[in-house]
Amino acid sequence: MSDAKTLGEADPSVLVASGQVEAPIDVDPAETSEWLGSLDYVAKSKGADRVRYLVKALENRARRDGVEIPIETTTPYVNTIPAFKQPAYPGNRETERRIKSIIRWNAMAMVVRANKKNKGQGGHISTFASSATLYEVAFNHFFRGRGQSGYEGDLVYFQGHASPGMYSRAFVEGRLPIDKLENFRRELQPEGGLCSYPHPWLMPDFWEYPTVSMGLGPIMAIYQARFNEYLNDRGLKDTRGRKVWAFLGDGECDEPETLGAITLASREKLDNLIFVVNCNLQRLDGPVRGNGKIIQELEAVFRGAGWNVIKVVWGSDWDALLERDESGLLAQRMTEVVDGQYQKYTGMPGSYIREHFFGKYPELLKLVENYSDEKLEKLNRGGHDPEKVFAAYKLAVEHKGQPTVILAKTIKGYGLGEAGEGRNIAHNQKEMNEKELLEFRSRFGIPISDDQVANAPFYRP
Ligand SMILES: Cc1ncc(C[n+]2csc(CCOP(=O)(O)OP(=O)(O)O)c2C)c(N)n1
Ligand SMILES: [Mg+2]
Repeated sequence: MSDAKTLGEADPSVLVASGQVEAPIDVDPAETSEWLGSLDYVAKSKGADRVRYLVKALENRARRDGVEIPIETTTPYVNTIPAFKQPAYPGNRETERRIKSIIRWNAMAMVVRANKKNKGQGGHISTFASSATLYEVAFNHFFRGRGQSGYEGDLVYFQGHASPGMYSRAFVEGRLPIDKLENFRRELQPEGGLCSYPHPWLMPDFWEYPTVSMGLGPIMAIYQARFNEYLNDRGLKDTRGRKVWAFLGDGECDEPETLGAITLASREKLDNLIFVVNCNLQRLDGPVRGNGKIIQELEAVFRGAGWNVIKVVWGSDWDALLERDESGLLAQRMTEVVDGQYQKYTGMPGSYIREHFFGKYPELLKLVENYSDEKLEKLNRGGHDPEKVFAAYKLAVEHKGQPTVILAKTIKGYGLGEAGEGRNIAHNQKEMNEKELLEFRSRFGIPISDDQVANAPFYRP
């Protein structure tokens, strides 16, 4: 954080680096309102194409008259899909939540039990904790396996450090025995075990693609998507309809391999390719961009490279507020706050969020005057909201002519409470004490009794 500025305010040079320009001051609101009124009229009476034409014509005229118009590669820090364009959610939210909670529990238990037995065994709890919803919505509604109709399945590159979540799901589905879960990261034990990261040599019946070290998953996904198109175009194999999904971390995007081949994907119009970036704003031991915004920066990079970009920043709790935000001040506030400050909000009570986030402008304080502190504290992020994630995936699989990247904002260590939610130590969290386990159990409603919880037993319904 720069000392010279108010805590949590973006430095203009950082905004420019992430393709974002500072909001100019409105010196004549009455005139602005007339222009906006005309625009609303055209939008209603003649539709989006006409609006696009007029906006472009205005821009061209201004440039001809010597007015410099900055080229923006980012959109405001809100969801790309507005609430009113969201499709209905086709699943049973309650059943899916219950299954997801059990998967969360076992994924955590796998790492905690391994480290109880062997101190320093390693493993990651917080990565999957932040991405559970991103995976569950995909598993329940989008990934397609090999079917009887001859379909050969989607190709999924899982984020390496989220592997406990995939093992846990396989266990709940009855595809992995409990013995193997007991030997996470010890696959040479007599009864077998599970390798740290996805690798088809180590577990040929389970993993199809290796994805660690970081950066290898995304770049291989690009070449895989390209190769699938090649096979199809040459008539060697029918790969139509097969999607290539790559799940990756926001810190992982700093690896040169991650972004190194993204222009190939757009040049080749790889609409069979979908990247899902879990933007929990943290990496190994600290923020990905404390004094900037990783989602905005990645939006600029991918948009500039010709990708279809879908941002999933805010959960449904924010919809009502955004709808009432007619002046755009809330969206502006969301855009001006930097990631380091957003991480701070994660661990703080609602009163802090009221004072420091909404409190910057009296109009925003008024907007939430009927919200309790508790309600402010619970306002959710997009990557933890199945409906928002579903809407993004649906748009991505239907999109034609470009690869898609989904930038989903989440909380590292989601659900771990004081054991690591949104804290710098979250990534290296491998142990949980009894109190933390009790809280986790109760928060996710896992039917394990108080006297058993300290052992973090596996649970399969
Ligand atoms: C090339 C490479 N460098 C470093 C590491 C060590 N490492 C493991 S996880 C991690 C941080 C990951 O951060 P992020 O991509 O944001 O994932 P998250 O866990 O936050 O989802 C690092 C640096 C690695 N696995 N590979
Ligand atoms: Mg991260």
